[in-house]
Amino acid sequence: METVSIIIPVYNTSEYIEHCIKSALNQTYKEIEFIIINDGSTDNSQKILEKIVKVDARVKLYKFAERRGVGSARNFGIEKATGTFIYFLDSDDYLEENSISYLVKYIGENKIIRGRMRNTDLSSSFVVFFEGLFSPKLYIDNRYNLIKNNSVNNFLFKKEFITQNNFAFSEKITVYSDLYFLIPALYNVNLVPYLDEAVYFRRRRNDPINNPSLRQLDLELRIHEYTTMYMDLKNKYDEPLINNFLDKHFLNFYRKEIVPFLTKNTRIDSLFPIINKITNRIDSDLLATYDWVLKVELNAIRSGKINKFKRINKRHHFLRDLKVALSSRKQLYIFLYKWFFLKLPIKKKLVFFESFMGKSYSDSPKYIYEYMLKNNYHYRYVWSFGKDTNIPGNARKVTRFSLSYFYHLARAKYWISNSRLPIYLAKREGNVYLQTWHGTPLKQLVFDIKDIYSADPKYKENFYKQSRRWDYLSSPNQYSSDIFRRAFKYEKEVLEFGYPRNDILYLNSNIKHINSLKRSLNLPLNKKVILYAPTWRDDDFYARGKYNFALRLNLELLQERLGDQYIILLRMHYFIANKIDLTAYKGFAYDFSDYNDIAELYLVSDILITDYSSVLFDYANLKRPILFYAYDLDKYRDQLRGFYLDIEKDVPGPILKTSKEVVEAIKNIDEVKEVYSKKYEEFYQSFCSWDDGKASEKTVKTVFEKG
Ligand code: C2G
Repeated sequence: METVSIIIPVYNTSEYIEHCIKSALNQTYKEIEFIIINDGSTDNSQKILEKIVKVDARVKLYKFAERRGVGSARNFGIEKATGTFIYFLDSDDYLEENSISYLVKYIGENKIIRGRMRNTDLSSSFVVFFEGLFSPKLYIDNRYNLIKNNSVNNFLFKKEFITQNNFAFSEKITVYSDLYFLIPALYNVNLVPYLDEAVYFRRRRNDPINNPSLRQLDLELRIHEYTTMYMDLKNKYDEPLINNFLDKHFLNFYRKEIVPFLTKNTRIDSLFPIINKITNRIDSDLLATYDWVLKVELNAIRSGKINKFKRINKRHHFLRDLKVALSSRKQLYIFLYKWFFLKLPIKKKLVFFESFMGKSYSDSPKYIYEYMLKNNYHYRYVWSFGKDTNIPGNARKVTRFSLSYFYHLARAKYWISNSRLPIYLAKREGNVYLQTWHGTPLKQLVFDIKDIYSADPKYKENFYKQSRRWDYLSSPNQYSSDIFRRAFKYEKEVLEFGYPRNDILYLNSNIKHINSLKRSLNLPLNKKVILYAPTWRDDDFYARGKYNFALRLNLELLQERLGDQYIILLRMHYFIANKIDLTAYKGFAYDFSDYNDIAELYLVSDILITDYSSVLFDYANLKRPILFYAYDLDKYRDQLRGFYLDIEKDVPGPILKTSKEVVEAIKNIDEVKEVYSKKYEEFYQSFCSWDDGKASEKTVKTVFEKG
């Protein structure tokens, strides 16, 4: 067996590195030497690596005192390698267990072989193959296509081939460093076999803000690096296949990266001279085969006339947006929002409200609105809803995503919403955006989460952009303020008044009001009320924003054991799209999932059952008993989310795993209250002490001037 040297450069990837190296150590191919180069990491990567070295003698660890860059680390790795083969792996990625074995087996007499790259958002991707049917594809004249993604990863090289030809990575640039190695390597062979079954999992990093991968680095820097690479390689090689590869590569880069970067004409000045140099090197015959929009632009750059290019660039951006606008009604409205509505004067007395993405009239926006109504604030109001909804006052109601929705958003000085507004709704200068948010966090949020299992892999990046628009953020308690600042990376003003949505729990928690609510909800007055309000599961969804909930509470058992004294209200999270059929439990179980305001359901209930939902913190304002039906606690806590609190120690009620335990707890509710009374009081002090019925008033007085 011949040895494969796997070279792994490491820079600040402590989150991923163990997983990466484990996948390499677990290869079915055993003759492997691991050369790990810690490229001056500033996190605790070194500690993790030292632990790994101790366990497996095949691992050799080197450390640079200062960061030298990935190219330098890989070149160093080649020097140290003693194997017959060389293979590169990045420390945030991982391998299928047979990848190396397949590559070694199928490389044959060739000097290079390449396996498949699979992008993944998770740490748990896998593939299954049955050997016997493998047949590598041969890349001959099209072999440069194998390096379109600029990466040396998942190529296996004969080491002799590298050392004899002195192939080396560029040390002056990072993102495109590999091409300095790969272009000459491919130039020196006539063909490259490609094996679909040798799989390399390339992790799409979910946090380009805190910890960007090379590919996620600042665009301007990348454009500069790109031009260096292009000019260097063009100057060095005069070979038709390479020229053709580089030119196509550039045109693709231009379209994908440079065009979006130049949306603002002000960015053109610094870049124009260098793109001008490149465009003069592009093969005119090749350019002639591209669409006219691209041709006109590139010819303008080639001419060196910057003002002419600026004019064309502006026109083309408009046309590009228009093209997207024509694809659907919603896109057309977004286009009108951006190019027209935002240019109309702002309306200083217009307030735009939305709660839970237009799904209900509820939460803090509702209470802020009602406070303004009652206290005669002289503003005009717009509410956004997905469906027809009755509300008090004279607010204009707009359908979410209708033309009127975009128009009013663009013109309103004030936006008040309890969740994120869509990423494309850039706001204008002068706009004031109050983000009320929607709960004290128990489940980890945004930048505190590691792997994202939900339907939106760009969650962190988008969240960051969206939250830059907030001017005020409501906070219900000190604990939330601290988490919000960190997990949202929020730096503007936090309104530390408690939650406007909880005012009602102080103002209306009296028997008269509760009974009148019960009547309006058609609930019997002679039964006690249980509210079951669980949260959603990140990994159980049909599509983005549409989640499934499998009811695990045994209603039959509950009805049988508790039905004479209690009724139960089921309240699903607003992400849950499936309906639960309750016809068998008529008179006992009621579905209030579509009911606007959960705060009113809190008021009418005597006991809350929840799991990991923030409803727990709001409900605790009422000081009524709370039970935790957490049948999937381990998975939820350890894999899906992770909590800020030690749920088994800190919450003010029992953790129950079966419906039987739920029944028993309700049967003995007085005892449960007694056992948890001290903990409840502490919990109340920590999370509810800011709420006093006046949060709406204080919020409105801070954000608005009465006039
Ligand atoms: N909610 C509801 N019905 C449920 C669950 C939640 O009406 N069955 C409402 C409550 O107002 C709750 C809010 O939605 O406070 C947020 O719900 P969570 O279950 O806590 O989940 P999520 O929407 O992921 O928000 O900081 C808070 C977190 O972001 C959680």
